[in-house]
This record gives sequence, C-alpha cells and structure tokens, in this order.
Amino acid sequence: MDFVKTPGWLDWCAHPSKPRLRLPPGSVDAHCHVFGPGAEFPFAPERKYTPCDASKQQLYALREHLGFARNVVVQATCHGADNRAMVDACTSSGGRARGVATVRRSVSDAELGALHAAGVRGVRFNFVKRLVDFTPRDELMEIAGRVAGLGWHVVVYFEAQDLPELWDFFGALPTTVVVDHMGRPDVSKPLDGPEFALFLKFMREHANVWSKVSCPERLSASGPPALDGEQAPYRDVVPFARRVVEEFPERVLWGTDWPHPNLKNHMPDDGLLVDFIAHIAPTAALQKKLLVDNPMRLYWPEEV
Ligand code: 0GY
Repeated sequence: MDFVKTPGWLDWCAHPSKPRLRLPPGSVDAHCHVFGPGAEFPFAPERKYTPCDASKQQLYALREHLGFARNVVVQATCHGADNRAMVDACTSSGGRARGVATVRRSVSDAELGALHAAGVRGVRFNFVKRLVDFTPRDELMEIAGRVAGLGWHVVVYFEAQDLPELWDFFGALPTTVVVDHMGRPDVSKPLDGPEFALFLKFMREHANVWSKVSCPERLSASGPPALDGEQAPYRDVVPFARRVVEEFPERVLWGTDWPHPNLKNHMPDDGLLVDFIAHIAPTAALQKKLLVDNPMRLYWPEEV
C-alpha cells in the first residue's frame, strides 16, 4: 500500500554525526521505533499521522553507527495495536532487541504469550491527546493486571499538565511504570517550580516508577546548536534530565527516539543526541547505570 506522509513531516537524519561520547559496552537504546515500511506493514487506519518509512535495517544500522549494543523498540501510535512491524524488528534482531507493545482489551492470552516469545516486555499507555483516541481507564487497568502476570511493565506517555489528573491511576498500576520523556516538562518553567516538583514527588513517592530522560529535541526551546562544540546541546533540558538521573540513578533509561515522529521544525542529529548524555549523566558510573545496568534489569533480566 502507498502512504502519503503528513504535510510538513521531517524525515530522520540520513547522515548522523559520530558521537564524541564513547558509550559504555553493552549500551541499550531504550526508546526507538520502526515505521513500516508501509508496503510491508501498513499503518493503522486510526493513526493520527502518516510517517516516512523507517525500517528495522535502518534502525540497526544506526545502532552500529552510534555504538549501541541493543534496542528497545516501542510500538508507535501510527501502527495502532498492530504490533507486527515491532515484533518483526525484535525477532530478526538476534536477541538484541526487546519490544513494548500496544494491546487492546480483546487481546487473547495466546497473543500475549506470542508477544512475550517475540521479546515484548511491556505495554504502552498513551495519554497524549494529539496521538491517540481516549481509552477508558478500566480497560487499561485490566490490561495492566494481565501483563503484570507476565512480568511486564507499563510505559506511560503524557504531558506535564496532565499528571495531577493521572496521579491516582498511575499510582494504582500493579507493575513497574516507565514514564516517557520525564512526563514532558515545560523547560521554559523553573526547574524548581511546582510543575517539575510534582513529577519528582511522583517518582519519590512511587518506588516502582522509572523515567526515560530522553527527547531533549522535543522539549527544548534553545535547540541543538553546540556552536563552539563545548556547550551542551539542548542545554535548557540538561538541568531537568540531570536532576532526574542524579536523584534516581537506578530508575532511569535513555533512548534516541529514532526516527523521531512528529517533528516539524527541527530533525535532530542522532550523534548529537548521544553527546547530550554526557551532560545529564556526567560520570562513567551514572552512564553505565543509565545505558546498561537499568535497561538490562528491565528488559534482559535473565542475563543480569
Ligand atoms: C515518541 C513521541 C511521539 C510519538 C509517539 O508513538 C508515537 O506516535 O511516541 C510524539 O509525537 O511526541 O516518543 O516517539
């Protein structure tokens, strides 16, 4: 099937730079996606955007270029609850990729078992209104209860202003809960202001909550330029991500977010995104926890 990209859609960076940061051996890119290819894995009818193609081969070429060892492929909303592209990426990775799926209440135990066998270790609940239609909370809680039995976790994606309303629901989830992109803070607001304080409180009060400290390119107003090569890229995001890494070093993950859906103004250089890590996890010990120990514990516990 032929698909026409959403107007203004920016394709991923074809020639990312080589990162200056040398990643610790065994590093995991714990948040990335595949899109189609649409001719092989059609995009879902209920999708809110139509992306460019971004194949598993292209993802794994990026993994090698950047110096990662493994990937966690997160189901993107453009594929709805049709997990075939993500599953195909996992099963053809030689054990170097695990997945996070989207499922509906109608999913059977046999289907969940097949996803587990393919390498899926979590489900994603998305609360970002521009990306998905509303799913009743009781349906999500029922799914969470079922996947808890498989030892999976729940990944949640929401925007900072929605945390108060979601607090009780998240607090009742019976699994590890992984927050995408620090709950999307507005980094033009103060680091010590009430909005980000609430997110830190949420992590403090719930020992089962982890955070991805990813996606500075989505959160930043200052943008990428490291003009003199010394200043941090996306420097307005650095204090927020660094605060989370330093306070919760055992509960943070990082990912490229390749191929970067829905960016209309700026497409990041993935090499520069890797260099951002040095600013938010400034020691070798923190980098190892963020990039190796934590994702291995969550996605490959049998190897830890
Ligand atoms: C991300 C962010 C976005 C999109 C999706 O699944 C998706 O469509 O996650 C976004 O538009 O903010 O984490 O990839």
